[in-house]
Amino acid sequence: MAILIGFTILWTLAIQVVASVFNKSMLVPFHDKPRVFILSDISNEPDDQESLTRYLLYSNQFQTEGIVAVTSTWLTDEVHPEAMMSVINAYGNVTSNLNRHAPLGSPYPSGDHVRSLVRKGAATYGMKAVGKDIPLSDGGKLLLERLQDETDEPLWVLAWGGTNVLAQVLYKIHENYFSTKAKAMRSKLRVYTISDQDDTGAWIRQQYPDIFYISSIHGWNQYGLAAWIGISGEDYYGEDAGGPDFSKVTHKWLHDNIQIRPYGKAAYPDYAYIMEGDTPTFLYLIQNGLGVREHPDYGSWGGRYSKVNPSTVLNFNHYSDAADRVLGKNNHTYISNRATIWRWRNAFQNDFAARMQWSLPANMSKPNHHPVVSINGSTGPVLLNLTVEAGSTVTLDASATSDPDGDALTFNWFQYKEPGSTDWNVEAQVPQLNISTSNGGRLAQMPIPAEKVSCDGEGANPSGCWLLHLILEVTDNGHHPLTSYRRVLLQTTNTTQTSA
Ligand SMILES: [Ca+2]
Ligand SMILES: [Ca+2]
Repeated sequence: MAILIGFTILWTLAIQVVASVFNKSMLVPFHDKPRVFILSDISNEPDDQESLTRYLLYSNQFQTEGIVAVTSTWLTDEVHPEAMMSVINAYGNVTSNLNRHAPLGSPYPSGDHVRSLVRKGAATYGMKAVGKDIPLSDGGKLLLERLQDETDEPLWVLAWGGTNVLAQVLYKIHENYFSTKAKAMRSKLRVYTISDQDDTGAWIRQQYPDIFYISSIHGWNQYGLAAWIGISGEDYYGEDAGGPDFSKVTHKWLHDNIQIRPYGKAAYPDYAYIMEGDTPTFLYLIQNGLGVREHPDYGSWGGRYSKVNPSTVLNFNHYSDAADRVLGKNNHTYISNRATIWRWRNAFQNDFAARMQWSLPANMSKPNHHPVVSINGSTGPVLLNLTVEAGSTVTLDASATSDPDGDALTFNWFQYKEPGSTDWNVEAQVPQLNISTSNGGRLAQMPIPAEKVSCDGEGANPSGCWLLHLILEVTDNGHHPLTSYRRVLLQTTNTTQTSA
């Protein structure tokens, strides 16, 4: 008996030691939350409910401004806000669990608050909701209010279905405001749509090419050609087969890691075709240090997009598919738009599963928390801009990087070549950074290529010098390993410019 009691005391101590390792004060708060407005054709198939489930696990890093149930070509004359409510109700029951893992100062919004943002869009298809004597839907009224807000902060309209609520608001703005004011209101918009799912997307881009608008373009319903299927679509669509790793988007993996009590079990249905086709819209905005939201061409978990036309005369702000070169699971190199998303799949699926653990009661959860990356004294997920002279050697020191759980960390530095160029053959065109590391990857050193390479006249800088993208990826060894990033922009300069 004494042995048993001794063992119990030891075991209790061990649990306390493990539990006390997590240092919440090390988490970095989200000071800069993108304003988000969601349009979802929820209930046309299960995947919008899945996306909303995942979105809410990130809702403490967004300022959600509206969640509107809309139509699409898949759901032409009805809208289903009640399906949103059922996900949000399940979320509302776990916010206190989630908040144990949120940074101080960045709590999760309450279920009541999120419910207050839900509206109905027009229960009609596409352009039938847009026109002179057609009143705004409740969702349209809320969107117009958000664009009338005094703030100059951009409003990210994420379209998981059709876009007629946005189109009806744009029509009213055009009708009711002087053109300079209307243009100013449109300039706040940042739109990311999952292809076109009604006839208003094409209308919006044709009428208002000045709107910042991310969307894959392809023949109607040819979704296999869209970037967003990189989330999970290779088995269904057949594109890039053999490249992405399907193991973390199977029904079985989702069942074991996502559909768990209480939240995931209640909110997350089985997918019918592919998992979460709409999720890339907000993966794009996640503050993990990888993406830079005003630069779709930089690439992020939500993919990489570049301007359809660079003309400054026309001011076309439509961003469409760009390709990355990525080594697939089968060791073949894939060059595709879909690869700009699936290359990050292991990390974003682990991230989802780790957050689902946060939603569990403390005694059931195996929580993990993200590494906090620090480079040369700069900590957190913000972009690091450095000016570097051609021919010099740059040293980057990430040894102050830490993990709130005390986990062991793996450091991976790599050059992301595609964001620096619109040329198809980036391997040959973009100057190569030869990175060497020491101190377990915490220290990276790289010679900046000589002036004739770094400043060969092809770089975007006025002096023709290249802007090089370097990514540091830090992964911990917790339950569901978590990855944080830092992007370092190395603006090369030539000696002439430096001494001038
Ligand atoms: Ca959808
Ligand atoms: Ca950790």
